[in-house]
Amino acid sequence: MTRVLSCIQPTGDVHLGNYLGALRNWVSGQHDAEVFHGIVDLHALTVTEAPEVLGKATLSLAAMLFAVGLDPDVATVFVQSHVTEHSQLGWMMECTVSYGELSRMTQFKDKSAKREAEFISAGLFTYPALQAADILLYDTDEVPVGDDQRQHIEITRDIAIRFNHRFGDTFVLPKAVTPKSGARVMDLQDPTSKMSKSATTDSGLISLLDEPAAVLKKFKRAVTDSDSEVRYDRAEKPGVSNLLEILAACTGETAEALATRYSQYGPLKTDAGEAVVELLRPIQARYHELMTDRGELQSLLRKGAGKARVVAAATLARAQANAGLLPA
Ligand code: ATP
Ligand code: LTN
Repeated sequence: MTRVLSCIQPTGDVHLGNYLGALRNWVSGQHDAEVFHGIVDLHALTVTEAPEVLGKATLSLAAMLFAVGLDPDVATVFVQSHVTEHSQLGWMMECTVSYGELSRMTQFKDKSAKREAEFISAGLFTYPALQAADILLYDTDEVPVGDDQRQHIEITRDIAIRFNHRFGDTFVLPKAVTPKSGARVMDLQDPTSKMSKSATTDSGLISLLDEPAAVLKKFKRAVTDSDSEVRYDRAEKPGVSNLLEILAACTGETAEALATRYSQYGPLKTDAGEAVVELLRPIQARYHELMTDRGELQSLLRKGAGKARVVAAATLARAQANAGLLPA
């Protein structure tokens, strides 16, 4: 069976873009492959210092992953730092990637440039080595990622090829896959930028935990344009097209078909807002219920880590033996 791994960082609230572009596909794909989903807290540590933030964000993200429909009996949901093999193989990956290769990573260049006046950790630089460990530990065949992550999958393949060449066949070569039905949700206030956790204001971002009134208000204030024709055209009418696409993702219809039904922006905004409220209602109810029993959530994560560790430990042992480390 195909092995699939995808990971998400516990930084900021999960938003509608994360859900429609990624999480929803994780849920629908959980029965078609053997799936592993990591909450990568060690990666978040590259940019998070406040100790009171990370643990909370990790638990909340776990509740959200189960609330959107990942079934703990089917999918393996785990916290990266609970499976210590990630750090152990991460070091071996650092010794298999070169300084030059890491220097060419676009994400490092972008993130370090944005943090100009702030602390730039060495972890931010070696981030791709840990990501390579995440992926290679599970003999992963496929990694569903957005375009921004393709370079990280490429470097993972390069590392795996180099290791296999140096030490003999050890790792499965993964490939990046882009889900066919992944909607790309744009910011409601700036419809030419994608909805993102790192946006400067949250008036254009729908958190999966936003109250219904807040969701409706954000849709009502969504940026459209000065003419008044409802037409699906990403290039000429990004705001209106984004609303149509969100409504389409909620109802299962196409954006083009929906466009023919509206002659004004007002009703489109109301309908899109209401559809999102209905989409989020059961997710929020499950989320809040799960968050009332933290003990149960932690036990689900322990179970996930246990399943993950079985696979990860075997791969780490193989890598250590092939690299010639003396057995303990
Ligand atoms: P950041 O802004 O900090 O980069 P993010 O909001 O882009 O965060 P990630 O944690 O990088 O979120 O991504 C998690 C998943 O959600 C990835 O698979 C990514 O492709 C997907 N995703 C993120 N934003 C959107 C969006 N606006 N539309 C569709 N998919 C998205
Ligand atoms: N770098 C990714 C998060 C991430 C990841 C992974 C994704 C860390 N390890 C392994 C897929 C597989 C991001 O910023 N979205």
